[in-house]
Amino acid sequence: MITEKLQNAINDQIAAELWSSNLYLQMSFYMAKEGWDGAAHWLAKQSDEEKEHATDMAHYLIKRGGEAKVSMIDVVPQGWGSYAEVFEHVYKHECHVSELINSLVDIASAEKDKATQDFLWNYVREQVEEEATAAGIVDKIKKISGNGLFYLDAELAKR
Ligand code: OFO
Repeated sequence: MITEKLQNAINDQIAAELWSSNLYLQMSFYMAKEGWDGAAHWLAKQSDEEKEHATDMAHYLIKRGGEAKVSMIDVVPQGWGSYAEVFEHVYKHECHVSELINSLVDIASAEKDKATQDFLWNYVREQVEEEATAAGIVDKIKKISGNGLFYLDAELAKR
């Protein structure tokens, strides 16, 4: 059975994943309004993934005899200034989530819960990928000139 301390920490992470899901959904709406359908699609998928993470964590908690909770989710930012600004924010946010997951691993380790540490390592690895993907998009945007943004947007539509 999972300890109460770890259960509460995972429930906090569930709230953080749902907040991330809302953040990316709001970014998707912003991009759709700006006419960037590829980015809107990419961000909507990212939003779905974050919700899946919250659900996976909830099911893990339940499997370990814990209780999963959906707590109040804070409002997310509503507007960005440009395509570049959105993806810089995605990158920054993913770095922040990586820190949250690392702290969660530390709590699981302090609680001597090996199964939860093992469960969380998947997220540690996934964060490496997510940071790299977001950094890659930011890098491409920086190198773009002319109509390049249209090509990038078409790429993002393929996700
Ligand atoms: Fe939940 O995966 Fe990144 O944030």
